[in-house]
Amino acid sequence: MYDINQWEHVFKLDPNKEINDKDLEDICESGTDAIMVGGTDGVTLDQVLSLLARIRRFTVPVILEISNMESVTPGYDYYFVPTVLNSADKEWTMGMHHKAVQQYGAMIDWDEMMLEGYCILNPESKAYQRTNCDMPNEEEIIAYAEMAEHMFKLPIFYVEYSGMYGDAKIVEQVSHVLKHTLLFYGGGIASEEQAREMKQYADVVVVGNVIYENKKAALKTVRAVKERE
Ligand code: 1GP
Repeated sequence: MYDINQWEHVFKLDPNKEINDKDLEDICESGTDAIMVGGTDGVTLDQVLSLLARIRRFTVPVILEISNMESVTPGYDYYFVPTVLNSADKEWTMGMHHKAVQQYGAMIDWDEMMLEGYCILNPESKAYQRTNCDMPNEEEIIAYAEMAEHMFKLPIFYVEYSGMYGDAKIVEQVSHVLKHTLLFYGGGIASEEQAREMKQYADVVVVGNVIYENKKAALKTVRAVKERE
């Protein structure tokens, strides 16, 4: 298995979006630490399988971020399971998880599964709306991070601004209360500068949309994140 504590950069591919072979190759061979496959809308088993087969031509680790039970398949290196801490519905924090474990618990390799404590902070995003989130203030965000670290002992706390560049000050505050729990930041990163800014505080910077909008800029975020060492 890979040591995710060493990771700094992850590209997130949406199975519901087209990507040609050349672009996929460039993304997989970019030096990123892992490719995460995940999306909010219309994710199907066919898409998840086809993207897995295409990414497997390269050596990069590949993660399935589970968005619905219908599209889970074996063959990924890791399965990241979101639990949306600021959702108003139990369904999105542990309800679906409970059902999934009842149904498939015997088949799950627990060493490959990691729970991500999501805090979704962009009210315009599909993820925020779909999971019926409440907007936390700064103190509440910090308290979620402290719960992730000390109460639930989650491997990952994910500050998610999906589609919008977030507030670096919040990410900085969160970084101060996390020691064992890794801090993932994702949302709106479209340039080296933004990747570098968030990496000052986040352990792992997740880059999504810009892959489809400006591949060159996406590729540059890898070096930006890694050159700080
Ligand atoms: C989305 O955090 C990721 O879940 C990345 O966000 O697509 O805005 O880069 P973007």
